[in-house]
Amino acid sequence: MIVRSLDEVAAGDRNVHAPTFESRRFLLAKDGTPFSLHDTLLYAGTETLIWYRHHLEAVYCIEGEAEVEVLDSGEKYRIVPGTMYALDGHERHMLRTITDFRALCVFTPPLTGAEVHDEDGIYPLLTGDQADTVDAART
Ligand code: 9YT
Repeated sequence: MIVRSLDEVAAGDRNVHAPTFESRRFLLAKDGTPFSLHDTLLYAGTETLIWYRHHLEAVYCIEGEAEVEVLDSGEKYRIVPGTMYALDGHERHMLRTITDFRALCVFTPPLTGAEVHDEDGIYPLLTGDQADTVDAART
């Protein structure tokens, strides 16, 4: 059995920082599970362009408010606590946070933990007080 607290995960190298979010990775591929489990905090007033070409992800909001736009179709959804969305079609999407937004995220196949340093997959677009545009991750 694996037991970990958010405090311990957030304080160590399982907390991966990107310009618009931090991802506290409870379970990764090295844990032997066929999925990874993250508690992700996206910062208020940011936009993150995301395209998981190689993974499926389910996102269950537990705090805050955001809008997700499916870029191919233009469909927009308001995401609040108690709402889940699943990217079961590798949809390219824009996640716009209204407040700090916290979600439990499940990926299959599991992330290894290193993806955030690659360049071809997540492209955060910074808004509000944040100034730069950074390519943060490939998942
Ligand atoms: C909600 C979302 O997809 N945010 C991007 C980060 C990702 N969930 C992660 O690495 O935890």
